[in-house]
Amino acid sequence: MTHEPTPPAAPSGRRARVLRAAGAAAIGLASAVAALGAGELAAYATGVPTAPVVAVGSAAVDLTPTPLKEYAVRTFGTHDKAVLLGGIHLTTALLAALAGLLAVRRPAVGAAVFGAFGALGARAALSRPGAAAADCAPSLLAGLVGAAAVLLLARLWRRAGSTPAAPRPAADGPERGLPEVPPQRAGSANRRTVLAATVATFAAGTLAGVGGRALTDRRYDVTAARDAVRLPAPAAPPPPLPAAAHPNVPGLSPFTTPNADFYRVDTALTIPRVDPRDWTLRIHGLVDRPQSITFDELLREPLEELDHTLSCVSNEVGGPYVGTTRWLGAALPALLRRAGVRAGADQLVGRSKDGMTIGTPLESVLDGRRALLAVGMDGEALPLAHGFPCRTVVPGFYGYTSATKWLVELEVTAFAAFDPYWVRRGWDRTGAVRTASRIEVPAPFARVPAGDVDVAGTAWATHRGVAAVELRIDEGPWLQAELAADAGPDLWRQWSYRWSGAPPGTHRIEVRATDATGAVQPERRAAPFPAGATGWHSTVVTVT
Ligand SMILES: Nc1nc2c(c(=O)[nH]1)N[C@H]1C(S)=C(S)[C@@H](COP(=O)(O)O)O[C@H]1N2
Ligand SMILES: [Mo]
Repeated sequence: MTHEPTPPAAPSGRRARVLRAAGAAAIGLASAVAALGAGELAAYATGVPTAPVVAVGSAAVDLTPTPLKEYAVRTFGTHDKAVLLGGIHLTTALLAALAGLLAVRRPAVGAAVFGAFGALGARAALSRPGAAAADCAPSLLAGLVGAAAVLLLARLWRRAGSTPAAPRPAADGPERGLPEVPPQRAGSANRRTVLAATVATFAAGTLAGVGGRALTDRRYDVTAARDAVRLPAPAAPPPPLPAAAHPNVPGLSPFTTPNADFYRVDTALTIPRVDPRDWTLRIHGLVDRPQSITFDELLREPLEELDHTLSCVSNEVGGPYVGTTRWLGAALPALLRRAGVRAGADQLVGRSKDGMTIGTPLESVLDGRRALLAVGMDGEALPLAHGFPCRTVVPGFYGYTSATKWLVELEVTAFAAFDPYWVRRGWDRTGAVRTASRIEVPAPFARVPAGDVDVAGTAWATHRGVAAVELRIDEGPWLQAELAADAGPDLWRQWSYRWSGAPPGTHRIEVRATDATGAVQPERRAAPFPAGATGWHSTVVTVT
Protein backbone atom coordinates (compact mmCIF):
# COMPACT_ATOMS: atom_id res chain seq x y z
CA MET A 1 0.00 0.00 0.00
CA THR A 2 1.47 3.37 -0.93
CA HIS A 3 1.21 6.21 1.44
CA GLU A 4 -0.07 9.26 -0.43
CA PRO A 5 0.69 12.27 1.71
CA THR A 6 -2.06 14.82 2.09
CA PRO A 7 -0.73 18.05 0.54
CA PRO A 8 -0.30 20.80 3.05
CA ALA A 9 -3.04 23.29 2.27
CA ALA A 10 -5.76 22.96 4.82
CA PRO A 11 -8.58 24.58 2.80
CA SER A 12 -10.30 22.14 0.52
CA GLY A 13 -11.96 22.39 -2.87
CA ARG A 14 -10.83 23.69 -6.22
CA ARG A 15 -9.00 26.75 -4.90
CA ALA A 16 -7.04 24.58 -2.54
CA ARG A 17 -6.03 22.25 -5.34
CA VAL A 18 -4.82 25.18 -7.45
CA LEU A 19 -2.86 26.53 -4.48
CA ARG A 20 -1.29 23.14 -3.87
CA ALA A 21 -0.31 22.79 -7.51
CA ALA A 22 1.17 26.29 -7.51
CA GLY A 23 3.14 25.47 -4.38
CA ALA A 24 4.49 22.27 -5.88
CA ALA A 25 5.41 24.05 -9.12
CA ALA A 26 7.17 26.75 -7.09
CA ILE A 27 9.30 24.06 -5.45
CA GLY A 28 10.38 22.90 -8.90
CA LEU A 29 11.05 26.44 -10.12
CA ALA A 30 13.08 27.36 -7.05
CA SER A 31 15.15 24.20 -7.47
CA ALA A 32 15.78 25.09 -11.12
CA VAL A 33 16.89 28.59 -10.19
CA ALA A 34 19.26 27.08 -7.61
CA ALA A 35 20.54 24.66 -10.24
CA LEU A 36 21.19 27.34 -12.86
CA GLY A 37 22.76 29.58 -10.23
CA ALA A 38 25.18 26.82 -9.28
CA GLY A 39 25.88 26.29 -12.98
CA GLU A 40 26.72 29.96 -13.48
CA LEU A 41 29.08 29.93 -10.49
CA ALA A 42 30.83 26.85 -11.84
CA ALA A 43 31.02 28.40 -15.32
CA TYR A 44 33.09 31.14 -13.72
CA ALA A 45 35.87 28.57 -13.45
CA THR A 46 35.40 26.95 -16.85
CA GLY A 47 34.18 29.77 -19.13
CA VAL A 48 30.97 31.26 -20.47
CA PRO A 49 30.05 28.68 -23.11
CA THR A 50 29.89 25.93 -20.49
CA ALA A 51 27.05 27.50 -18.48
CA PRO A 52 24.14 25.01 -18.76
CA VAL A 53 21.69 27.16 -20.72
CA VAL A 54 24.38 28.45 -23.09
CA ALA A 55 25.75 24.94 -23.67
CA VAL A 56 22.29 23.56 -24.43
CA GLY A 57 21.50 26.58 -26.61
CA SER A 58 24.70 26.25 -28.64
CA ALA A 59 24.04 22.57 -29.22
CA ALA A 60 20.51 23.50 -30.28
CA VAL A 61 21.87 26.01 -32.82
CA ASP A 62 24.07 23.31 -34.36
CA LEU A 63 21.25 20.77 -34.45
CA THR A 64 18.64 23.17 -35.83
CA PRO A 65 17.68 22.10 -39.36
CA THR A 66 18.65 24.61 -42.02
CA PRO A 67 15.10 25.72 -42.96
CA LEU A 68 14.34 26.55 -39.33
CA LYS A 69 17.64 28.45 -39.00
CA GLU A 70 16.76 30.35 -42.15
CA TYR A 71 13.36 31.14 -40.72
CA ALA A 72 14.92 32.36 -37.46
CA VAL A 73 17.40 34.63 -39.23
CA ARG A 74 14.63 35.93 -41.51
CA THR A 75 12.12 36.51 -38.74
CA PHE A 76 14.22 37.57 -35.79
CA GLY A 77 17.39 38.78 -37.54
CA THR A 78 20.15 39.58 -35.11
CA HIS A 79 17.74 38.86 -32.24
CA ASP A 80 17.47 35.18 -33.17
CA LYS A 81 19.75 34.24 -30.26
CA ALA A 82 17.75 36.19 -27.71
CA VAL A 83 14.63 34.38 -28.93
CA LEU A 84 16.39 31.01 -28.65
CA LEU A 85 17.71 31.69 -25.15
CA GLY A 86 14.26 32.92 -24.13
CA GLY A 87 12.76 29.71 -25.48
CA ILE A 88 15.23 27.55 -23.56
CA HIS A 89 14.53 29.45 -20.34
CA LEU A 90 10.79 29.04 -20.86
CA THR A 91 11.13 25.31 -21.56
CA THR A 92 13.34 24.93 -18.50
CA ALA A 93 10.76 26.75 -16.37
CA LEU A 94 7.92 24.52 -17.61
CA LEU A 95 9.94 21.36 -17.03
CA ALA A 96 10.96 22.59 -13.59
CA ALA A 97 7.35 23.26 -12.63
CA LEU A 98 6.45 19.78 -13.81
CA ALA A 99 9.35 18.31 -11.83
CA GLY A 100 7.97 20.09 -8.74
CA LEU A 101 4.50 18.61 -9.28
CA LEU A 102 6.03 15.16 -9.63
CA ALA A 103 8.39 15.61 -6.69
CA VAL A 104 5.70 16.23 -4.07
CA ARG A 105 4.28 12.80 -4.98
CA ARG A 106 7.52 10.99 -5.71
CA PRO A 107 10.58 13.02 -4.71
CA ALA A 108 12.91 10.63 -6.51
CA VAL A 109 11.14 11.25 -9.82
CA GLY A 110 11.48 15.01 -9.39
CA ALA A 111 15.16 14.61 -8.60
CA ALA A 112 15.60 12.39 -11.64
CA VAL A 113 14.24 15.14 -13.91
CA PHE A 114 16.98 17.47 -12.65
CA GLY A 115 19.58 14.74 -12.98
CA ALA A 116 18.53 14.16 -16.59
CA PHE A 117 18.64 17.86 -17.37
CA GLY A 118 22.14 18.10 -15.88
CA ALA A 119 23.28 15.15 -17.97
CA LEU A 120 21.81 16.74 -21.11
CA GLY A 121 23.66 19.99 -20.38
CA ALA A 122 26.89 18.09 -19.74
CA ARG A 123 26.53 16.27 -23.03
CA ALA A 124 25.84 19.52 -24.84
CA ALA A 125 28.92 21.16 -23.27
CA LEU A 126 31.11 18.22 -24.25
CA SER A 127 29.76 18.27 -27.80
CA ARG A 128 31.16 21.77 -28.40
CA PRO A 129 34.20 21.84 -30.66
CA GLY A 130 37.38 21.91 -28.61
CA ALA A 131 35.57 21.06 -25.37
CA ALA A 132 37.62 19.92 -22.38
CA ALA A 133 36.45 17.31 -19.86
CA ALA A 134 35.98 20.03 -17.22
CA ASP A 135 33.41 21.77 -19.41
CA CYS A 136 30.70 19.38 -18.28
CA ALA A 137 31.22 20.40 -14.63
CA PRO A 138 28.77 23.34 -14.55
CA SER A 139 25.90 21.26 -15.91
CA LEU A 140 26.64 18.25 -13.69
CA LEU A 141 26.82 20.50 -10.65
CA ALA A 142 23.58 22.19 -11.70
CA GLY A 143 21.90 18.79 -11.99
CA LEU A 144 23.11 17.75 -8.55
CA VAL A 145 22.09 21.00 -6.87
CA GLY A 146 18.67 20.93 -8.57
CA ALA A 147 18.09 17.33 -7.53
CA ALA A 148 19.18 17.99 -3.95
CA ALA A 149 17.04 21.12 -3.67
CA VAL A 150 13.92 19.44 -5.01
CA LEU A 151 14.41 16.42 -2.73
CA LEU A 152 14.81 18.64 0.31
CA LEU A 153 11.87 20.89 -0.50
CA ALA A 154 9.65 17.94 -1.38
CA ARG A 155 10.51 16.27 1.92
CA LEU A 156 9.57 19.41 3.83
CA TRP A 157 6.35 19.59 1.85
CA ARG A 158 5.43 15.99 2.62
CA ARG A 159 6.17 16.54 6.30
CA ALA A 160 3.84 19.52 6.35
CA GLY A 161 1.22 17.57 4.43
CA SER A 162 1.36 14.39 6.50
CA THR A 163 0.63 16.22 9.73
CA PRO A 164 -2.97 15.28 10.43
CA ALA A 165 -5.36 18.18 10.16
CA ALA A 166 -7.42 16.96 13.09
CA PRO A 167 -6.63 14.86 16.17
CA ARG A 168 -6.63 11.20 15.32
CA PRO A 169 -9.23 9.00 16.90
CA ALA A 170 -7.70 8.00 20.21
CA ALA A 171 -8.02 4.30 19.43
CA ASP A 172 -4.30 3.65 19.99
CA GLY A 173 -4.01 6.12 22.80
CA PRO A 174 -1.71 9.16 22.74
CA GLU A 175 1.52 8.63 20.84
CA ARG A 176 4.68 8.87 22.83
CA GLY A 177 7.64 11.06 22.05
CA LEU A 178 5.77 13.59 19.93
CA PRO A 179 5.81 17.19 21.06
CA GLU A 180 2.64 18.44 22.55
CA VAL A 181 1.71 20.76 19.72
CA PRO A 182 -1.85 20.87 18.49
CA PRO A 183 -1.63 19.15 15.08
CA GLN A 184 -3.43 21.95 13.26
CA ARG A 185 -0.83 24.50 14.32
CA ALA A 186 2.07 22.13 13.61
CA GLY A 187 0.71 21.73 10.07
CA SER A 188 0.63 25.45 9.38
CA ALA A 189 4.06 25.95 11.00
CA ASN A 190 5.43 23.29 8.66
CA ARG A 191 3.71 24.94 5.73
CA ARG A 192 5.45 28.16 6.62
CA THR A 193 8.75 26.27 6.70
CA VAL A 194 8.14 24.95 3.17
CA LEU A 195 7.33 28.43 1.93
CA ALA A 196 10.38 29.97 3.62
CA ALA A 197 12.67 27.25 2.30
CA THR A 198 11.29 27.66 -1.22
CA VAL A 199 11.77 31.41 -1.15
CA ALA A 200 15.28 31.02 0.32
CA THR A 201 16.24 28.50 -2.39
CA PHE A 202 14.94 30.85 -5.05
CA ALA A 203 16.84 33.81 -3.58
CA ALA A 204 20.10 31.90 -3.14
CA GLY A 205 19.88 30.61 -6.71
CA THR A 206 19.23 34.07 -8.11
CA LEU A 207 22.14 35.50 -6.15
CA ALA A 208 24.49 32.75 -7.32
CA GLY A 209 23.31 33.16 -10.91
CA VAL A 210 23.60 36.91 -11.07
CA GLY A 211 26.86 36.88 -9.11
CA GLY A 212 28.35 34.06 -11.14
CA ARG A 213 27.45 35.79 -14.40
CA ALA A 214 28.95 39.08 -13.20
CA LEU A 215 32.16 37.35 -12.13
CA THR A 216 32.38 35.55 -15.45
CA ASP A 217 31.79 38.76 -17.39
CA ARG A 218 34.63 40.37 -15.48
CA ARG A 219 36.99 37.46 -15.82
CA TYR A 220 36.51 37.04 -19.55
CA ASP A 221 36.13 40.72 -20.39
CA VAL A 222 38.41 41.66 -23.27
CA THR A 223 37.06 45.18 -23.75
CA ALA A 224 40.08 46.65 -21.97
CA ALA A 225 42.46 44.54 -24.05
CA ARG A 226 40.67 45.76 -27.17
CA ASP A 227 40.89 49.38 -26.04
CA ALA A 228 44.62 48.90 -25.48
CA VAL A 229 45.24 47.75 -29.06
CA ARG A 230 47.17 50.34 -31.06
CA LEU A 231 46.71 49.59 -34.73
CA PRO A 232 49.74 50.46 -36.86
CA ALA A 233 49.22 52.56 -39.97
CA PRO A 234 49.00 50.67 -43.25
CA ALA A 235 52.25 50.36 -45.21
CA ALA A 236 50.66 52.07 -48.21
CA PRO A 237 47.30 53.69 -47.48
CA PRO A 238 44.78 53.33 -50.31
CA PRO A 239 43.49 56.50 -51.96
CA PRO A 240 40.49 58.01 -50.16
CA LEU A 241 37.12 56.84 -51.41
CA PRO A 242 35.75 59.14 -54.12
CA ALA A 243 33.24 61.52 -52.58
CA ALA A 244 31.02 60.92 -55.59
CA ALA A 245 30.69 57.22 -54.61
CA HIS A 246 27.47 58.34 -52.88
CA PRO A 247 24.76 59.91 -55.03
CA ASN A 248 23.73 62.19 -52.17
CA VAL A 249 20.08 61.26 -52.23
CA PRO A 250 18.52 61.76 -48.77
CA GLY A 251 17.45 58.47 -47.20
CA LEU A 252 20.04 56.37 -49.06
CA SER A 253 22.36 54.37 -46.78
CA PRO A 254 25.88 55.79 -46.43
CA PHE A 255 28.63 54.38 -48.65
CA THR A 256 30.65 53.25 -45.63
CA THR A 257 28.60 51.42 -43.03
CA PRO A 258 29.33 52.61 -39.47
CA ASN A 259 30.48 49.71 -37.28
CA ALA A 260 27.48 50.14 -35.01
CA ASP A 261 25.14 49.57 -37.98
CA PHE A 262 27.13 46.75 -39.59
CA TYR A 263 24.99 43.61 -39.79
CA ARG A 264 25.96 40.69 -37.60
CA VAL A 265 25.36 37.06 -38.51
CA ASP A 266 26.90 34.15 -36.62
CA THR A 267 26.01 31.10 -34.58
CA ALA A 268 27.58 32.39 -31.34
CA LEU A 269 25.08 32.55 -28.46
CA THR A 270 27.52 34.58 -26.42
CA ILE A 271 30.24 36.53 -28.18
CA PRO A 272 33.50 34.56 -28.01
CA ARG A 273 36.05 36.50 -26.00
CA VAL A 274 39.58 36.13 -27.25
CA ASP A 275 42.36 37.92 -25.40
CA PRO A 276 44.92 39.13 -27.95
CA ARG A 277 47.71 38.48 -25.43
CA ASP A 278 46.87 34.76 -25.47
CA TRP A 279 46.08 34.63 -29.17
CA THR A 280 48.18 32.73 -31.65
CA LEU A 281 47.18 31.84 -35.15
CA ARG A 282 48.27 28.43 -36.33
CA ILE A 283 48.71 27.89 -40.06
CA HIS A 284 49.02 24.18 -40.74
CA GLY A 285 47.85 21.29 -42.90
CA LEU A 286 49.21 20.84 -46.42
CA VAL A 287 52.10 23.27 -45.93
CA ASP A 288 55.87 22.86 -45.87
CA ARG A 289 56.47 25.15 -42.89
CA PRO A 290 53.62 25.33 -40.37
CA GLN A 291 53.40 28.79 -38.82
CA SER A 292 52.39 30.11 -35.46
CA ILE A 293 51.84 33.86 -35.20
CA THR A 294 51.12 35.95 -32.11
CA PHE A 295 48.98 39.07 -32.24
CA ASP A 296 52.03 41.33 -31.76
CA GLU A 297 53.81 39.56 -34.60
CA LEU A 298 50.77 39.99 -36.79
CA LEU A 299 50.73 43.72 -36.08
CA ARG A 300 54.40 43.90 -37.12
CA GLU A 301 53.57 42.51 -40.57
CA PRO A 302 53.16 45.14 -43.29
CA LEU A 303 49.47 46.01 -43.00
CA GLU A 304 47.12 46.87 -45.85
CA GLU A 305 43.77 48.56 -46.00
CA LEU A 306 40.98 47.11 -48.08
CA ASP A 307 37.66 48.74 -48.89
CA HIS A 308 35.23 45.90 -49.28
CA THR A 309 31.55 45.01 -49.20
CA LEU A 310 30.75 41.97 -47.03
CA SER A 311 27.43 40.22 -47.51
CA CYS A 312 25.61 37.21 -46.13
CA VAL A 313 24.31 34.32 -48.20
CA SER A 314 21.16 34.39 -46.03
CA ASN A 315 20.27 37.85 -47.28
CA GLU A 316 16.88 37.91 -48.98
CA VAL A 317 16.37 39.97 -52.14
CA GLY A 318 16.36 43.56 -50.87
CA GLY A 319 17.55 42.47 -47.43
CA PRO A 320 19.85 44.18 -44.91
CA TYR A 321 22.70 41.68 -44.39
CA VAL A 322 25.35 43.58 -46.31
CA GLY A 323 27.80 46.30 -45.33
CA THR A 324 30.81 48.18 -46.60
CA THR A 325 33.84 49.10 -44.56
CA ARG A 326 37.59 49.69 -44.63
CA TRP A 327 39.38 46.64 -43.25
CA LEU A 328 42.97 46.76 -42.00
CA GLY A 329 45.05 43.61 -41.93
CA ALA A 330 48.00 41.54 -43.08
CA ALA A 331 48.05 40.08 -46.58
CA LEU A 332 46.82 36.49 -46.31
CA PRO A 333 48.48 35.26 -49.55
CA ALA A 334 51.91 36.37 -48.31
CA LEU A 335 51.50 34.39 -45.07
CA LEU A 336 50.32 31.31 -46.97
CA ARG A 337 53.31 31.53 -49.32
CA ARG A 338 55.61 31.77 -46.32
CA ALA A 339 54.06 28.55 -45.02
CA GLY A 340 54.56 26.95 -48.43
CA VAL A 341 51.31 25.54 -49.83
CA ARG A 342 51.71 21.96 -51.02
CA ALA A 343 50.35 20.36 -54.16
CA GLY A 344 46.92 18.81 -53.76
CA ALA A 345 45.55 21.59 -51.55
CA ASP A 346 42.47 23.41 -52.84
CA GLN A 347 40.65 24.60 -49.71
CA LEU A 348 41.62 27.03 -46.95
CA VAL A 349 39.70 26.35 -43.75
CA GLY A 350 39.44 28.97 -41.02
CA ARG A 351 38.61 27.77 -37.50
CA SER A 352 37.28 30.10 -34.87
CA LYS A 353 37.56 30.14 -31.12
CA ASP A 354 33.92 28.96 -30.96
CA GLY A 355 34.54 26.04 -33.29
CA MET A 356 33.09 27.51 -36.50
CA THR A 357 34.74 26.23 -39.67
CA ILE A 358 34.68 28.24 -42.90
CA GLY A 359 36.23 27.02 -46.15
CA THR A 360 37.41 29.21 -49.04
CA PRO A 361 38.67 28.05 -52.46
CA LEU A 362 42.44 28.30 -52.03
CA GLU A 363 42.98 29.16 -55.69
CA SER A 364 40.89 32.31 -55.23
CA VAL A 365 42.76 33.35 -52.08
CA LEU A 366 46.02 33.13 -54.05
CA ASP A 367 44.81 34.58 -57.39
CA GLY A 368 45.88 38.13 -56.61
CA ARG A 369 42.75 39.40 -54.86
CA ARG A 370 43.32 41.31 -51.64
CA ALA A 371 42.56 38.65 -49.04
CA LEU A 372 43.31 39.82 -45.50
CA LEU A 373 43.84 38.62 -41.98
CA ALA A 374 41.90 41.61 -40.70
CA VAL A 375 42.52 43.26 -37.34
CA GLY A 376 40.87 46.63 -37.98
CA MET A 377 37.45 47.76 -39.18
CA ASP A 378 36.62 51.37 -40.04
CA GLY A 379 39.62 52.77 -38.18
CA GLU A 380 39.37 50.76 -34.97
CA ALA A 381 40.24 47.30 -33.72
CA LEU A 382 37.63 44.76 -34.83
CA PRO A 383 34.55 45.10 -32.62
CA LEU A 384 34.03 42.04 -30.38
CA ALA A 385 30.92 41.04 -32.35
CA HIS A 386 32.81 41.25 -35.63
CA GLY A 387 35.59 38.86 -34.70
CA PHE A 388 38.12 40.57 -32.39
CA PRO A 389 41.05 40.20 -32.48
CA CYS A 390 41.36 38.74 -35.99
CA ARG A 391 39.18 37.50 -38.85
CA THR A 392 39.63 36.64 -42.48
CA VAL A 393 38.25 38.72 -45.36
CA VAL A 394 38.34 37.41 -48.94
CA PRO A 395 36.62 39.61 -51.54
CA GLY A 396 34.13 37.83 -53.78
CA PHE A 397 32.69 35.38 -51.29
CA TYR A 398 29.80 35.43 -48.88
CA GLY A 399 30.77 35.59 -45.21
CA TYR A 400 30.07 31.89 -44.63
CA THR A 401 32.85 30.86 -47.04
CA SER A 402 35.39 33.60 -46.39
CA ALA A 403 35.08 35.68 -43.24
CA THR A 404 35.94 33.58 -40.15
CA LYS A 405 35.50 35.72 -37.03
CA TRP A 406 37.47 35.02 -33.82
CA LEU A 407 39.93 33.18 -36.05
CA VAL A 408 42.43 30.90 -34.28
CA GLU A 409 43.53 28.46 -36.96
CA LEU A 410 44.01 28.24 -40.71
CA GLU A 411 44.26 24.81 -42.25
CA VAL A 412 45.37 24.27 -45.81
CA THR A 413 43.45 21.22 -46.98
CA ALA A 414 41.35 19.79 -49.81
CA PHE A 415 37.61 20.04 -50.48
CA ALA A 416 37.61 16.26 -50.78
CA ALA A 417 39.08 15.97 -47.29
CA PHE A 418 36.93 18.32 -45.24
CA ASP A 419 33.42 19.81 -45.26
CA PRO A 420 33.11 23.00 -43.19
CA TYR A 421 30.14 23.80 -40.93
CA TRP A 422 27.70 25.22 -43.49
CA VAL A 423 28.67 22.83 -46.26
CA ARG A 424 27.79 19.96 -43.94
CA ARG A 425 24.38 21.58 -43.71
CA GLY A 426 23.84 21.59 -47.44
CA TRP A 427 25.07 25.06 -48.44
CA ASP A 428 27.09 25.58 -51.59
CA ARG A 429 30.76 24.94 -50.91
CA THR A 430 32.03 27.83 -53.04
CA GLY A 431 29.80 30.67 -51.85
CA ALA A 432 30.67 33.22 -54.54
CA VAL A 433 28.60 36.39 -54.12
CA ARG A 434 25.67 36.65 -56.53
CA THR A 435 24.86 39.99 -58.13
CA ALA A 436 22.31 41.86 -56.06
CA SER A 437 20.57 45.22 -56.20
CA ARG A 438 18.04 46.94 -54.02
CA ILE A 439 15.87 50.03 -53.99
CA GLU A 440 16.18 52.05 -50.77
CA VAL A 441 14.55 55.33 -51.80
CA PRO A 442 11.57 55.77 -51.83
CA ALA A 443 11.00 53.52 -48.83
CA PRO A 444 8.54 50.65 -49.39
CA PHE A 445 4.91 51.90 -49.50
CA ALA A 446 6.08 55.51 -49.24
CA ARG A 447 3.71 58.30 -50.33
CA VAL A 448 5.50 60.90 -52.41
CA PRO A 449 4.20 64.08 -54.07
CA ALA A 450 3.74 64.02 -57.85
CA GLY A 451 6.47 65.57 -59.98
CA ASP A 452 10.14 64.65 -59.77
CA VAL A 453 10.75 61.59 -57.61
CA ASP A 454 14.27 60.50 -56.65
CA VAL A 455 14.81 56.76 -56.77
CA ALA A 456 18.07 55.41 -55.34
CA GLY A 457 19.67 52.28 -54.04
CA THR A 458 22.67 49.99 -53.84
CA ALA A 459 23.99 47.16 -56.02
CA TRP A 460 26.87 44.76 -55.54
CA ALA A 461 28.62 41.98 -57.40
CA THR A 462 31.59 41.73 -55.08
CA HIS A 463 34.95 41.31 -56.81
CA ARG A 464 33.38 41.42 -60.27
CA GLY A 465 32.01 44.93 -59.93
CA VAL A 466 28.76 46.51 -61.08
CA ALA A 467 28.63 47.73 -64.70
CA ALA A 468 25.01 48.88 -64.92
CA VAL A 469 21.80 49.27 -62.96
CA GLU A 470 18.43 49.51 -64.64
CA LEU A 471 14.97 50.07 -63.32
CA ARG A 472 11.52 49.91 -64.73
CA ILE A 473 8.24 51.34 -63.58
CA ASP A 474 4.99 49.40 -63.85
CA GLU A 475 6.74 46.92 -66.14
CA GLY A 476 7.55 49.66 -68.67
CA PRO A 477 10.84 49.82 -70.59
CA TRP A 478 14.09 49.41 -68.67
CA LEU A 479 15.67 52.75 -67.75
CA GLN A 480 19.37 53.29 -67.09
CA ALA A 481 20.07 54.41 -63.56
CA GLU A 482 22.92 56.80 -62.96
CA LEU A 483 25.81 54.98 -61.29
CA ALA A 484 27.74 56.84 -58.62
CA ALA A 485 31.55 56.94 -58.92
CA ASP A 486 33.18 53.51 -59.07
CA ALA A 487 35.26 52.78 -55.96
CA GLY A 488 36.43 49.38 -57.19
CA PRO A 489 35.08 45.91 -57.93
CA ASP A 490 35.22 44.77 -54.28
CA LEU A 491 32.70 47.44 -53.31
CA TRP A 492 29.04 48.02 -53.79
CA ARG A 493 27.91 50.67 -56.19
CA GLN A 494 25.20 53.12 -55.32
CA TRP A 495 22.88 54.46 -57.97
CA SER A 496 20.10 56.96 -58.49
CA TYR A 497 17.44 57.86 -61.00
CA ARG A 498 15.38 61.01 -61.29
CA TRP A 499 11.85 59.99 -62.20
CA SER A 500 10.45 63.19 -63.65
CA GLY A 501 6.76 63.77 -63.98
CA ALA A 502 5.76 60.84 -61.80
CA PRO A 503 1.98 60.58 -62.23
CA PRO A 504 -0.37 60.15 -59.24
CA GLY A 505 -1.28 56.58 -58.41
CA THR A 506 0.31 53.45 -57.05
CA HIS A 507 3.41 52.28 -58.90
CA ARG A 508 5.75 49.36 -58.75
CA ILE A 509 9.46 49.97 -59.33
CA GLU A 510 11.81 47.09 -60.12
CA VAL A 511 15.60 47.05 -60.28
CA ARG A 512 18.24 44.80 -61.81
CA ALA A 513 22.03 45.08 -62.05
CA THR A 514 24.58 43.91 -64.58
CA ASP A 515 27.99 42.84 -63.30
CA ALA A 516 31.26 43.68 -65.00
CA THR A 517 31.28 40.34 -66.84
CA GLY A 518 28.08 41.48 -68.59
CA ALA A 519 25.79 39.05 -66.75
CA VAL A 520 22.36 40.54 -66.00
CA GLN A 521 20.70 39.67 -62.71
CA PRO A 522 18.16 36.92 -63.44
CA GLU A 523 14.46 37.60 -62.79
CA ARG A 524 13.88 34.12 -61.39
CA ARG A 525 13.42 34.20 -57.64
CA ALA A 526 15.54 31.76 -55.67
CA ALA A 527 15.69 31.45 -51.89
CA PRO A 528 19.01 32.10 -50.11
CA PHE A 529 19.51 28.35 -49.57
CA PRO A 530 21.80 26.89 -50.84
CA ALA A 531 23.84 29.43 -52.83
CA GLY A 532 22.34 32.89 -52.30
CA ALA A 533 19.08 34.58 -53.35
CA THR A 534 18.35 35.60 -56.91
CA GLY A 535 15.59 37.76 -58.38
CA TRP A 536 14.77 41.42 -58.86
CA HIS A 537 13.96 43.65 -55.94
CA SER A 538 10.86 45.77 -56.25
CA THR A 539 9.09 48.39 -54.23
CA VAL A 540 5.62 49.91 -54.29
CA VAL A 541 5.13 53.67 -53.97
CA THR A 542 2.10 55.88 -54.02
CA VAL A 543 2.43 59.17 -55.87
CA THR A 544 -0.12 61.66 -54.53
N1 LIG B 1 33.24 32.37 -35.97
C1 LIG B 1 32.28 32.66 -36.87
N2 LIG B 1 32.59 33.40 -37.95
C2 LIG B 1 31.64 33.71 -38.86
C3 LIG B 1 30.31 33.25 -38.70
C4 LIG B 1 30.00 32.47 -37.56
O1 LIG B 1 28.87 32.03 -37.35
N3 LIG B 1 31.01 32.21 -36.66
N4 LIG B 1 29.37 33.58 -39.64
C5 LIG B 1 29.82 33.95 -40.97
C6 LIG B 1 28.77 34.58 -41.75
S1 LIG B 1 27.50 33.56 -42.25
C7 LIG B 1 28.81 35.88 -42.13
S2 LIG B 1 27.70 36.50 -43.23
C8 LIG B 1 29.85 36.80 -41.61
C9 LIG B 1 29.20 38.00 -40.97
O2 LIG B 1 30.17 38.85 -40.44
P1 LIG B 1 29.69 40.06 -39.53
O3 LIG B 1 28.84 39.50 -38.44
O4 LIG B 1 30.93 40.72 -39.06
O5 LIG B 1 28.88 40.97 -40.43
O6 LIG B 1 30.66 36.17 -40.63
C10 LIG B 1 31.04 34.86 -40.94
N5 LIG B 1 31.99 34.44 -39.94
MO1 LIG C 1 26.30 34.68 -43.70
